[in-house]
Amino acid sequence: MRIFSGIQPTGAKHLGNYIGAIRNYVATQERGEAFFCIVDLHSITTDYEPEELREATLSLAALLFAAGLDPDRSTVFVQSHVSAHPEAAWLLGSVTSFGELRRMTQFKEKGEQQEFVSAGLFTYPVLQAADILLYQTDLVPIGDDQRQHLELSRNVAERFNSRHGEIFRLPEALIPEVGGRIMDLQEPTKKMSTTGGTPQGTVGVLDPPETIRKKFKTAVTDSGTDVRHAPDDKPGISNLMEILAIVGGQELSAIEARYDGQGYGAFKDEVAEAVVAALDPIRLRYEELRADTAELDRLLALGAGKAREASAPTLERMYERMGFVRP
Ligand code: ATP
Ligand code: LTN
Repeated sequence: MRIFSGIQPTGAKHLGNYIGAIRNYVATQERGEAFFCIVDLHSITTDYEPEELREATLSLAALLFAAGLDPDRSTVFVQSHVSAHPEAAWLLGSVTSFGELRRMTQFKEKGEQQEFVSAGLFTYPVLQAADILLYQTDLVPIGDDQRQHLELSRNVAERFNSRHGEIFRLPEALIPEVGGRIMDLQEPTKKMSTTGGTPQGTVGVLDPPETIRKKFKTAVTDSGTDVRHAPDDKPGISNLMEILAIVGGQELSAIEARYDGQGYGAFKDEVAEAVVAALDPIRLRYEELRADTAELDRLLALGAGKAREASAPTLERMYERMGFVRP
């Protein structure tokens, strides 16, 4: 089985990225041949600083290895190192309609936040489809916000297959039922996000323990006192429960039962400690790995080589089926 996912080297990765995506990269790498791509080409579609992109790319590579991606098992690579991605994206642009891109919620939301809306932000999902389809991917571990982009990738693949003959496998999304959408701790009706969230409500994967504890202490809770999972009525508490369920390996119902009649205080402390216990070893490993730039360069060169080899045959078949004269 082929597994593929992409993650942007922007800002500090947060607990939502960890629970919704990175944890499941680590889990799925056991189930087949896995590719994890640091999508730097996607990160230039909104305002950014070149120096920060460079640092964020290496930092994210170190974080992915620190979180448990095993370079002997998984291919971890940087998107811009494999030119098949933008090439395939251009080809797929011919089977993607303006109308379907215009309907993408992420484009509408991010577009509204930008003064300058780039053409790249609009065609972003075509590059994402190329990422996925080039590897004949079966499974794509992602958070809930990427559901629509995955659906688009499948539609693009089906359209290509019906026009030019079966080339692409149709990928399935793997979205966690609990934790697929972690909310901002200060505004629990919005998803936790480096771009759209509040700083105090966004827990960084690399935040030191004291910062993490403070953020949970000040987390917004709901009126009432019962610890109950009801996302519509109690978005703050439900979000904290989902976080504890995942990082602490507990059932939502068991958390409810344990805190029956006890109020919020001790519950919030337990969530904070469970998060610290999960993230602290990652932060410590990250610091070691990030310091060894030569080793990171080596691992990324290894990843790029494997990714080029794995993606080349599909790109070649696309060119041939589409009627290009090949050199
Ligand atoms: P942000 O909103 O913080 O800018 P993003 O969604 O734009 O993040 P990435 O960092 O590339 O971009 O996301 C990596 C993965 O994390 C994706 O699979 C995405 O679905 C997932 N993810 C992002 N935010 C959350 C969240 N709040 N809860 C669960 N999963 C999330
Ligand atoms: N758009 C995704 C990042 C991404 C991705 C991918 C995810 C780019 N290419 C391929 C899965 C598969 C996001 O999280 N913002």
